[in-house]
Parts: sequence; C-alpha cells; structure tokens
Amino acid sequence: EGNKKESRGALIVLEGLDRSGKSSQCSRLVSYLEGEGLSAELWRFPDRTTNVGQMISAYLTNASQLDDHTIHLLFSANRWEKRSLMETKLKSGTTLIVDRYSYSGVAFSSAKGLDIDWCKSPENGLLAPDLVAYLDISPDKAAERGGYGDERYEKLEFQQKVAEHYKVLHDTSWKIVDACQPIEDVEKQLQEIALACVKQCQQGKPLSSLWP
Ligand code: NYM
Ligand code: MG
Repeated sequence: EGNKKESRGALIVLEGLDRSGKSSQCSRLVSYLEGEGLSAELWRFPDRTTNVGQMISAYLTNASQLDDHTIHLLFSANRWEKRSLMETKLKSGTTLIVDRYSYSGVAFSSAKGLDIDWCKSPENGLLAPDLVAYLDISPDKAAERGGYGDERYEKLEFQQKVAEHYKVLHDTSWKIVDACQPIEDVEKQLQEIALACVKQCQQGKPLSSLWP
C-alpha cells in the first residue's frame, strides 16, 4: 500500500484586523468540528504562554520597548517554537484552528514601514496553512465594535495601515468572509469552507511550507 495517502488534520488560519471577530469565530469553529466527530484544537499567535510569548506580551502591553525588527523576529520565533508540535498534531489527525499566523506577522510589521520581503523571510519554512480565511471588515466598522483595548496597535489609524498591508498579502486561495454579516452567518460560512478543507486533508492533500 505504498501509494496509500495518509489522512491528516487541516491547518486552518483565521486572519483579520483587531475586532474582526476572529477569536470568537475560532472557538465556534472548533466546537462545530468537534460536534462533527473530528479532532480539532484552538491555537493562537502570539502564544503568550511561552518565554518568547511573554516577551511579546510585555511589548504589546507597553511594559517593554523593542526595536521593530526585534519584535518582528520574536513573533516569528513564537511560531517556530510551535512548528514541530504543529506538525505532530496535524499528522496525528488533529485539525488546528489558528487565530492569526504569519500573515499577521507580515501585515503588522510592514504597516510600520518594514520591508515586506524582509518581513516574510523568517516565516520561510513554517507550515503553510491549508486554508486562510480573512474576516473582512473596514477599520472604521471594526473600531465601532465595543472599542479597542489598550494594547499597542489597537488604534484606528494604525489598523487602516494594517488593512492595506493585508491586501498586499491576499492571494486567490484566501477565502474572504464578510465579517459585517450577522455572527451566525459568518459562522455558517466558516463551517462550510473549513469542512471542505478538512475533507481534502483527510484524503491526503500533502503538507507544504511557506511561502508557496
Ligand atoms: N501581531 C500578531 C503581530 O504584530 N505580529 C504577529 O505575528 C502576530 C501573530 O499582535 N494586534 C499583533 C496583532 C495584534 C496583537 O494579537 C495581539 P491578539 O490576537 O490580539 O492577541
Ligand atoms: Mg487584539
């Protein structure tokens, strides 16, 4: 059975501006997949539980100051430190629903003025998502939603720049979901595209690496 393709979990990433609804949609999606009898886990970046994640968290909460390049590389390192576990989980059949990934890394840092290719390079070799769903909302609409927190980047002007830099990263494989729809409609769309993606991976779609 040398040509029998191996079933694996899907790497599904949700991206979008702050307040686009990613976090709640990610947990709803995990519950849905589990309800379908699938193995699924919720992951998020930054993962603030690691040592690197704590440095990132201190930066985001303004408890520390870091050079723009330095924090960019820490965000990337935070993904690298989870890479092998990610691969193990996927190969064991668990689908990962990931709240932000390399696209946030590039969009937020390049919005500060860093060169986009420089921003992309440390992401080279991380696992490529099987699906990127972008929760699309205008920065103005996002800002109207119960306001931002006090973290760095949570300001309308900066979010407008981030939105533009996300647009540069979009490719035709991204699923753009209108995040201004009622929450149940967003949820339903995500369920459909995620389930289709999980099925492809079960049927042996190979894992690949950034950047495709
Ligand atoms: N962020 C997130 C980055 O600047 N680079 C990255 O690589 C990632 C993963 O961190 N405003 C930014 C985007 C968010 C902030 O994320 C914290 P969250 O999802 O709000 O915890
Ligand atoms: Mg946030």
